[in-house]
Amino acid sequence: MDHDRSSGEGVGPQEYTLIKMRVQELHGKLASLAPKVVFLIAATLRPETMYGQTNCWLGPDLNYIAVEAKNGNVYVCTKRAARNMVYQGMLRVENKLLPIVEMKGYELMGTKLTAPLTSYKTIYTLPMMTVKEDKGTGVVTSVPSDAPDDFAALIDLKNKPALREKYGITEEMVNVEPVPIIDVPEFGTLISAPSVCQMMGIKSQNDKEKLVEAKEKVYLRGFYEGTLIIGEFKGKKVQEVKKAIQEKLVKAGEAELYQEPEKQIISRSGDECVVALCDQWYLDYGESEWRKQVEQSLSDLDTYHGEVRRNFEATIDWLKGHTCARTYGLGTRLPWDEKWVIESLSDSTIYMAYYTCESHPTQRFVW
Ligand code: A2H
Repeated sequence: MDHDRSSGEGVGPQEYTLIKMRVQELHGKLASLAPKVVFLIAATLRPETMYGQTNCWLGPDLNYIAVEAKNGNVYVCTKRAARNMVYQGMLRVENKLLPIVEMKGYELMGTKLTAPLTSYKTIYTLPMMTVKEDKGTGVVTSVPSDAPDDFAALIDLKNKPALREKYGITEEMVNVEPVPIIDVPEFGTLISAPSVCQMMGIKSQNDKEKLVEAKEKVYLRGFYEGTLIIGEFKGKKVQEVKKAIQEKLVKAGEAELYQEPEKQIISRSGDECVVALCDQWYLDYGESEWRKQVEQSLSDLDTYHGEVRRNFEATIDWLKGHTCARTYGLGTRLPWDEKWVIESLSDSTIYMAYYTCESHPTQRFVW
């Protein structure tokens, strides 16, 4: 909770779609994992762009680990991401991080992968200097048609043989082109990221300031005005199909949903916080029969001012499941599940209801 944090007050969870990219041949540090099926898992906010994947980015100097997933497969990502997964029911062992293999990004360069939805049968892991260890899984899927960062990093590798050599990358591995997947009216038939990068004179991933501007232009238009021009949702607006494509990938076992704090949160005991999937009791404020009665009562009520009525209506509309219990602190034990203590604000909201059936107010303290 907020008051248990020494930094990161008010920071909420961020959901990512994790794209499962299957390692085709297990070499080097991954060889010991055979015969298990191993995936690099890329965190994306744009699952609808997966038709345009051309490669996968890893930070060459970042640390990666392999962990066993719930389904018996192996996932490769940063330790930080795996620590979040451990508490979200995604890994075989829960509540404890057990890395099977540890490696540096450069040890995984040039790995052949099979990724969902893209028309490239094989895509390769390549180095990108701006991959952050403290965001997502540290594995980034590359869609150079619609992400200026991806386009800039790809042209760097195409243009700089010394950079390729340093990481054992061959020309064949970078012999990919951006795939047109989203039509944005303003860009006509041009592909968004390459044309904006070209217009702005971006030649490398080192053009950081220009890239920030390019991203603003491409992302907003791509998301709000874009139409898919490939795949089963061809002709549909990006905004409308994002969720459907995400669900389709998850159903097919090609992606998983994952959450992490949207910014770093440090607890008062000095630990980095994670997003955990926990059991929780809710007050069901959204229950439709009760809601109808409340709406009826409100319509009979003189609120004196329209603003007050609108505020009530907005709140009734918005309130659904409200978390109401925790495992520590002062408060009343939940009568039917005694390891929980009713959170004090919820308690003061619901105890009045007991006056209607129980005349003694101290009843509140002993239920
Ligand atoms: B997105 P936010 Cl086509 N380091 O996926 C650097 N970048 C990372 C990362 C890391 N550790 N983890 C994820 N990302 C990228 C596709 C895409 C993305 C497109 C367009 C926009 C876009 C293909 N790359 O993101 O800081 C991933 O790239 C624009 C925001 O959490 C991920 O989604 O907002 C995005 O950054 C997450 O960034």
